[in-house]
Amino acid sequence: MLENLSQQPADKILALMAQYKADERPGKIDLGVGVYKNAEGKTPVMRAIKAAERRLVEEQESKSYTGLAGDPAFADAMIELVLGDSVARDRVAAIATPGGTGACRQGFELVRLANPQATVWVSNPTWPNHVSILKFMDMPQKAYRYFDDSTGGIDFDGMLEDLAGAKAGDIVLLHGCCHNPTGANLTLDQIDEVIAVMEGKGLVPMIDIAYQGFGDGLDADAAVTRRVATAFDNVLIAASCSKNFGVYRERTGILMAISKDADEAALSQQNMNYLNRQNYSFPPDHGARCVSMILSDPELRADWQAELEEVRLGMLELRKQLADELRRLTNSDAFDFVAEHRGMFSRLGLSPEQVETLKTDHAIYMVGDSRINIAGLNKDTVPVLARAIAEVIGD
Ligand code: PLP
Ligand code: TYF
Repeated sequence: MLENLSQQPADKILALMAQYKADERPGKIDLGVGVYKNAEGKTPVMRAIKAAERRLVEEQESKSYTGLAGDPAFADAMIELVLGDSVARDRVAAIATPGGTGACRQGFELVRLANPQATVWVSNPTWPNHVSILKFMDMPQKAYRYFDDSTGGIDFDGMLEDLAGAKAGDIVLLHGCCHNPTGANLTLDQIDEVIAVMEGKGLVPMIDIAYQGFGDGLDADAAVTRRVATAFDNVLIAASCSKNFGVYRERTGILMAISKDADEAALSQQNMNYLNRQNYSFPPDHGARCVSMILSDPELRADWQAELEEVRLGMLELRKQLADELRRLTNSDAFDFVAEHRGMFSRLGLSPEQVETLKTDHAIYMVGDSRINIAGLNKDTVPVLARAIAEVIGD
């Protein structure tokens, strides 16, 4: 049987991680996979998570199964974190999932159950897993224009034009904040225009929010999601706790489905529980329980927010430093967008050959589309990267 298998496409980001590890050059710089790293290059366990884990070890009396949807306290806490008071709680159904990836997957599964004809529209470019999961599930997908490589900004006219070509019932997948891989984000005025086009065409929003707190702050980063949430009867939201709680390997995420009223929400909830059961029965709980403990304990929450804020401000500082260095070395404003972008990533607009040269000649690793992870830098490596970029674009 197994001899019938053929090679599956590799994840380019994960492959790059392995290449970086195998590189023995001192001073190599990893700007690849989207994992937060501090100035020492470490991905620490956040203080509040450590405290919550200690408390769990002390106080948890059972590891018996949760419900199919996971711990209800996790859902309540995450709905509050992401949606604030933008939507009545009884309109929101939710299931805990293995990470934001699991939430995306379960969201697509829900779309397929509700409307198998729906095409899912993804930004060009988007997180490669969106494309590959949809392809694997054999679901119709199309890309809308999003990023303008020549400016480092958004091709907004192109985006609206493409969305105008969608059919009623199609799903539009938006990034809630901190767009991966580009770093370029819609303004609230732009999201209002997108909402108007979508309402006019009868399109349904799905939001992937994996970096809340990494851009302009917890509430500011949720603003697009909340605005969309208030505008439509139905919205799907896939949220990840991997980055903002630093619990990557615990696989902590949630799928929310906003329904038009409480009755519809009960039906959505029943279907979502069913989807969890079909795929893995009960979702992972350890990370989710730490997250809900932190969000519901004022002291832990304040400490978590303070640490998250340090992380966010550190990345903003690095953005500014990199934009300044590049402005000085290239004598142009061509890279000013780096300071405008938000989140962990910026797409620099370099060619695949230039990205390759940075790797072979400078031991600087970035994703092939010239996406850099800002958190892979520190104040000493920013000038190294800037000089290398100036050199390769000068060639
Ligand atoms: N969505 C986007 C846009 C991401 O960049 C990521 C990656 O971290 C995820 C979802 C899901 O991450 P995880 O499954 O690790 O929570
Ligand atoms: O885009 C990234 O780098 C992160 C991490 O299959 C990631 O979202 C990368 C690849 C993958 C899962 C997560």
